[in-house]
Amino acid sequence: MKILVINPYVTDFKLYDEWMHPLGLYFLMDILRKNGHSISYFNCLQSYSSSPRKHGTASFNFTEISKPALYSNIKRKYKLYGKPIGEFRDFLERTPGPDLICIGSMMTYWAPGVLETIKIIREKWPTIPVVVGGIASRLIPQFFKRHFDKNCFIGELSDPMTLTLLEIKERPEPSFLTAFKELRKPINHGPALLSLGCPMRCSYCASKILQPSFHYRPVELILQEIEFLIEKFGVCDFALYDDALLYNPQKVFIPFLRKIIERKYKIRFHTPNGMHLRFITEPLLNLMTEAGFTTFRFGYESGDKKYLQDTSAKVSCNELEDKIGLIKKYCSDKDTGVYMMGGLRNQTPQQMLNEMDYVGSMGIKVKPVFISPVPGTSLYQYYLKQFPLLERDPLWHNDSYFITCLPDWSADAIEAVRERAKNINYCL
Ligand code: B12
Ligand code: SF4
Repeated sequence: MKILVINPYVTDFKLYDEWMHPLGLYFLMDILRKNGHSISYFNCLQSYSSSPRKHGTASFNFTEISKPALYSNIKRKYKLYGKPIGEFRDFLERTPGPDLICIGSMMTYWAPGVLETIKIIREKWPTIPVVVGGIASRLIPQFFKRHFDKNCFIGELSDPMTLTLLEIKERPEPSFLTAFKELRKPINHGPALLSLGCPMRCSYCASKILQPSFHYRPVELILQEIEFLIEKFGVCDFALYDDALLYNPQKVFIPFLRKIIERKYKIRFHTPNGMHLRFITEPLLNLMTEAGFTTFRFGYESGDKKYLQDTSAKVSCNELEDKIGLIKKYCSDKDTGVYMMGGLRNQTPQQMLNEMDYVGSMGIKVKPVFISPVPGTSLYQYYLKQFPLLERDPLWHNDSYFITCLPDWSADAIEAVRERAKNINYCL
């Protein structure tokens, strides 16, 4: 079949290109290609950089759009991120009609961007089958189905119906190589993925739902992907997309680091998705810095005893000082930070501020993030009792919005958290 693969538009208040890539779609393209289909690809979310930004990061084009009524109290602009719609229409105009269209999906609250993408496609091709897959489609299939026409379907690679629809007979270990071979435009940065899934189960995280078993990717394949991007595009910045990069590092991570060091590449690695603080050790940090790890983000969320279960005890308060001491020995202050979470059960802004002060006092940057209640997680179930509309409308899951619904979390309180982080980080 001729299959058109599309990375859709995004609707949100904020979107930064922190080394973003639609990895799930890259894998899908590889699987489709290996099953004999011919693929074309359009990335509505192509980033651009008028001038080079730090470590290959860039910006996204956007158009301000009217705010959904639910967000009327949020004093921020609401945007449709992605290429000008005219460019997408032009692409569709000059593309011969495919047999099928596959669209990805990521954050649940970006669903309006997926629907907008389908709407534009439907202007040109009212009946060509469209399959929507990826993270959001698996977390909120019912929402999508309510908005689909009769030729739109949810696709999941573990579902036999999807395999039949996409004529997939073979499921080899997928790789990004196919997708990057298709790309003609230069890219500023590349993804790297060593494993899928996570053996822990934090109360706010859907990793276990999306990837029920932990899976290591073959080291040789990961190295081939990195080498290809270095040779074809001169990429020198790579972001790790793993959920649990530091878990059981002897298996893949350490062999990977040793090979990278051996090959003497001049590249940098970044970990925008926080790493598990408890698993960091001195030998590991030593290898990581030697291999070119530059941006270090750690998941701490909260050290308060009452949240140990929620956070899978990322690290206890007692251990924190030792771990931060180690990190400071190896990592540069400016590119290192610890994620702290706001919006846990009965957490007050003051508790979060106190924890931020405590972590900041150890001389490390704090990165506040707010909860996004993700369907299927235990924290979502807890909040669903107070906010039944969470189930009906994924806009409720937006991290910038949901926190404003919690008692005590006024706009001023949220601003105070952001300001405190700025002050702590400025002084470092
Ligand atoms: C890497 C990552 C990030 C990266 C960037 C992601 C990117 N695309 O560039 C960073 C660190 C920036 C990030 C940030 C955030 N993230 Co995040 N992130 C992830 C993570 C760990 C991995 C996603 C991934 O690439 N997986 C690997 C690919 C290969 O898998 P996949 O996409 O599932 O694709 C597979 C299949 O689905 C299928 N497939 C994919 N597309 C299609 C299409 C079709 C048609 C078909 C048939 C199949 C198919 O093919 C693949 C086969 O293996 C997920 C957790 C997870 N385990 O999924 C969270 C996750 C998506 N993030 C989440 C959250 C909450 C956030 C933040 C809001 C955190 C915060 N509070 O600040 C921010 C918001 C970012 C923003 N810009 O606003 C939530 C989702 C929340 C939601 N409501 O939807 C998740 C699920 C984690 C969680 N808490 O449970 N994130
Ligand atoms: S350790 Fe990270 S990836 Fe694993 S369940 Fe917790 S938040 Fe999710």
